[in-house]
Parts: sequence; C-alpha cells; structure tokens
Amino acid sequence: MNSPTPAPARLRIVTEPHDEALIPFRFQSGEPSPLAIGCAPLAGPADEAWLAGAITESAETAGAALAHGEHYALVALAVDEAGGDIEAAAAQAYARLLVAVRPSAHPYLLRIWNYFAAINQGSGDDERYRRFCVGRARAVDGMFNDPPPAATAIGTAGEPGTLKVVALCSRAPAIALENPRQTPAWQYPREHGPVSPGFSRGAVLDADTATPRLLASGTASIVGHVSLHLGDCAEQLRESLRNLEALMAQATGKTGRCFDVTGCEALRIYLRHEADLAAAQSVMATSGIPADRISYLRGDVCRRELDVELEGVFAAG
Ligand code: 3EB
Repeated sequence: MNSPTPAPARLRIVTEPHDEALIPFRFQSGEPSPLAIGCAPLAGPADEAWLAGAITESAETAGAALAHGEHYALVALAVDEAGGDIEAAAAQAYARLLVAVRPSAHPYLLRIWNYFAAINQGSGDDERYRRFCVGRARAVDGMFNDPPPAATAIGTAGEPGTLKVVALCSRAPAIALENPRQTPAWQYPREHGPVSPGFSRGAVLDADTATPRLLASGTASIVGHVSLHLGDCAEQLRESLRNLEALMAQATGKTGRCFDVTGCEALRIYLRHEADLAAAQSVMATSGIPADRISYLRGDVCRRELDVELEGVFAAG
C-alpha cells in the first residue's frame, strides 16, 4: 500500500536563490529593491528564499514589492527619508503598509524586518532608532499591538537615505511568543526611549499543521531589559543563543511540538564589526546549527552598546 504523500510545509526557507520564492531576500548592499538587504554578507549564504507554495500574483517597482500566495503574502516598501527624518519615514512606511495589508486577504502582520542607515546616530531620545520607534508607534493601529509581529530592526552602512520595511502577511494569525528571560519590549522602561518598541520575541506559524515554523525576532544579549557582556562579542552571542533556546522552549510548551536548534532552516547573525567574524563562527561551531544555514552579515544592532544580534527560522521536529 502506498503511504499518503505528506502535505508540503506552507512556509519553508532555503538559503539559496529560488525562482518561486514569496520573499527572495538578497544580502547585498547598495541595491534599491526593498528585498536587497543593505548588510554586506561576511560569510555563509548571500540569499535566503522564503517559499510559500504557488505565487498567484507578484509585482516589483523601485519602491515596493508585493507577492501573494494561498496562505501568505509579502509587502515590502522602500521609503525615502526626506532630509533624514527617520521618524517621518517610519510613520509613512507603516501607514502605507497598513493600507495595503488590512483590507487584503492576508490582513495579519506576522514578521517584519526594518533596515536603515546610521541607526545609532543622535544621542538620547534623538537617536535615530528611537525616532524610528516613535514614527512606527504613531502610524500603527490597535491590531498591530495585539499582539505585535516578530521583528528585526538593523542599521545598514552608509549615510541616511532609505528605510526598507519587509512584511510577511498572512490569512490567519500566528501564536506570538515572549521570552521569560527578557522583559517584553513593549514594557521596556523609559531609559530605553520615549516609546517602547512594538515587536514580539517570536511567532509560531502553522501550529495547526504537521509543519509549524518558529520565527525568532532579532535576539541580542539582553536579559530582563539590560544589555550584557559589553565589549565581548563572543559572550554576547552565547547569551543571544541562550535567549534563543528559551524562546524555543516557549514554542515547544505552547504547541506541544518539539522546537530545537536541529530544526534551523536559516539563521542570520548581524555583526557590528567585521573583525568579530572569526569569534562568532567559533561560537556557532558548537551550537548544533549547521554552518551552511548561517549567514553572517554586517549590521548595526539598535542598542549602540551591543555588537551582535541573531534571528532565524526553525521547523518543528
Ligand atoms: C531588543 O531586544 C533588541 O524595534 O522592531 C529587536 C527586534 C530589537 C526588533 C524592533 C528591536 C526590534 O530590544 C532590539
């Protein structure tokens, strides 16, 4: 008797280029497409393709990319910072994002990536990352915060110019996760900025199927709300991995499925200093995550005192 063919995963990530990707990320600096991430690849794959079955519609212009599948959709925007006003650019990008997404067949925002240059420029509440958070908070609706998407915010090289926002949207909501080792970002105390960042630590997609995926947000060396191991990139990376393990334990507890590092489909490691690459690679060599799934990218963490951040996708075992 033939055994039934298992249903394909609704979402699957491969670390190589793919013609039918819903989201064809390319790690490549200086390209105008919102899907070309301005973080130079230092080691590992320079492409990350998010596959979501057949694409029924897609379009790409200089400032936007759209694609629709059955369960998932992509909306990506590149917004000019007029005069370097990142707060206004963030408000405009998120207003446009919600206008495109809410009245669509894929109204839920599950995972968002934000990239812009000079993220740590400016001091105190004038820092560009903090202004970005203010603009984002100003533009979003009630549904955005209930619960907020998993997210990443990373600084790219060069002068201020363009904010890129990439959003994975869905027909159905995800299970939003927090990390018991970390204060929820929306409860960060005032010292981290005038407006708390709007993101969840992770999201589990397709928990009702045989092929769930855990999407881990940008994860750094933060315990409670405090940055740890300043000046020691390797130890920051080990702390980030402990946060990742704790997030996977939450996902396992909430779904009854088993999430661990062996299910990693893709991992990004953003390094502030290229000189930390070898140290990061030696930490990752004992992590249990296959080296060919790990992209090392040059990028600035939104907390100026931190040198490394990671994010990734994990299939349930
Ligand atoms: C942190 O834990 C690190 O503002 O969307 C990570 C992921 C971080 C997303 C965002 C910020 C964001 O606070 C910073």
